[in-house]
Amino acid sequence: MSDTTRGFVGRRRDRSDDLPPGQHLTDRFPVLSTGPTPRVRTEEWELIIRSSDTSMRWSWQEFMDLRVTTIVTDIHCVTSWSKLGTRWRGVSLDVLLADVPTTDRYVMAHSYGGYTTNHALDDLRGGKAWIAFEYDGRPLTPEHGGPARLLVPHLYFWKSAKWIHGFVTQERNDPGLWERNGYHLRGDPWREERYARWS
Ligand SMILES: Nc1nc2c(c(=O)[nH]1)N[C@H]1C(S)=C(S)[C@@H](COP(=O)(O)O)O[C@H]1N2
Ligand SMILES: [Mo]
Repeated sequence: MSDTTRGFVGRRRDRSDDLPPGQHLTDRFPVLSTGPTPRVRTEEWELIIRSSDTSMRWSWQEFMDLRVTTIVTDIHCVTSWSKLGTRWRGVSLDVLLADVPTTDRYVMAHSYGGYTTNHALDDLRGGKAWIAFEYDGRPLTPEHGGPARLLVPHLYFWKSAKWIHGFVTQERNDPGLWERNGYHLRGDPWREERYARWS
């Protein structure tokens, strides 16, 4: 993952070196959704972050007034496709979490439509995660999670919840939807953390 300021645009990349084990390249942008695509109008859209002692809420307008970052990054789906150098614009989770003091180490991401996925807060902090609202110079389409989706590109793409609605911090790393169904709790593609191992 890289910021555009560090950008590789124009440099030729050795593609095989950029691919985590078991992945293959695609130039398309497949749509993977478990259910129907929710249509959330920006007038009714809100983002909420709740911890045991705070609740923060941003309207679309308030969200758009936050500092925006351009992100150029590779993405890796657990079904084995990877896409290199995708370009997004979004708001860093560092900005959003700045006003949410908590001793909890984990968080559950909740989407419009009911999708959930768990994260360690450490995976969302430190310039590694964004709420993205633009892809390749255009507003994010509903199929790809518009108006806004979570983007956590250093983990498998199922961790990047589309149609993000909010986060609830949690003391324990309780699993989200796919994690409850056998997917790995963290999902690092470089370690091939695809499925949970039951011993
Ligand atoms: N809300 C929601 N988010 C989701 C999903 C989903 O079904 N619902 N699918 C996940 C999976 S498995 C992948 S690979 C990516 C797919 O994103 P895309 O459709 O933009 O390629 O979204 C992830 N986020
Ligand atoms: Mo996926």
